[in-house]
Amino acid sequence: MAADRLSPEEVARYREQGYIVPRYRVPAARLAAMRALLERLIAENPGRRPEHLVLRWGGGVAARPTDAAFLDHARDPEILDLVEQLIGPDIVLWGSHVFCKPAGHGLEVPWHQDGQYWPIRPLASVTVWLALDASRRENGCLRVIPGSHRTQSIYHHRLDERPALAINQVVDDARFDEGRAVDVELEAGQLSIHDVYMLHGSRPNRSDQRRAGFASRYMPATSLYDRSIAFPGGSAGIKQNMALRPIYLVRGQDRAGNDFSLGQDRPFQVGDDG
Ligand SMILES: O=C(O)CCC(=O)C(=O)O
Repeated sequence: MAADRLSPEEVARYREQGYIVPRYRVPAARLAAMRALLERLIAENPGRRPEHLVLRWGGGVAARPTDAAFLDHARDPEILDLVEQLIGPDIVLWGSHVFCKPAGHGLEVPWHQDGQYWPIRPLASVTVWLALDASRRENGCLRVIPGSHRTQSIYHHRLDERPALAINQVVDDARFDEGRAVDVELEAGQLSIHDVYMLHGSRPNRSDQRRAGFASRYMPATSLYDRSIAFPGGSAGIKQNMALRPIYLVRGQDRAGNDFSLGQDRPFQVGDDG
């Protein structure tokens, strides 16, 4: 069990607020490896916005693809210990996404709830968002509406396809009050965790400092990753096909009949639209 596991007060705060910044920090060597890999991912994908670096592992968890640093982090027992405290002992890693906002022209992530376009039933998931760079108000840190997850409902969203937005699903609901927003500022190597019902977003990056974060998505294995209801036409404006994505049981047992074999025979790639 990680030395920095969440205290009962932190778990209670997560339940109350829908997000938390744990004390845990990623070891410097891993952070350096992930940052080096990020440079490579960006260089190898010149046609893709760096806010859209969805990672599709494939090859099986045991295959350890060359690009192992991100996967190692997502499966790190210390990270899973934190996740377990929030969603229980049976854990599925079902998605990973690097949101890199370049200095000067990083895209806005409009206010949204993730659960609006995620094919998980019953809907339950947490995102571990690791700061690969310092993430501050000036360079477009994550922003949340504390407590907004407590309705356990999906607010009304509308489609907004402006290219200035990193995703095209935008909350449009009378219950939404941006005046209650809180900036989640992090040093590189720190992480935040947020609930699937949490309203969140981030401003554009007009500063001279890049802002990159690596988001890993986990669901309890009591939920089904339901490929038949994956959001049609690419998910949230990002080229990704959630129906075909390989998912991984990273701890405990599957309790919902999840399909862990689909997609495992395909190699790691950035973007899973194919
Ligand atoms: O990185 C960001 O600014 C947004 C992240 C986000 O929307 C998410 O992790 O669900």
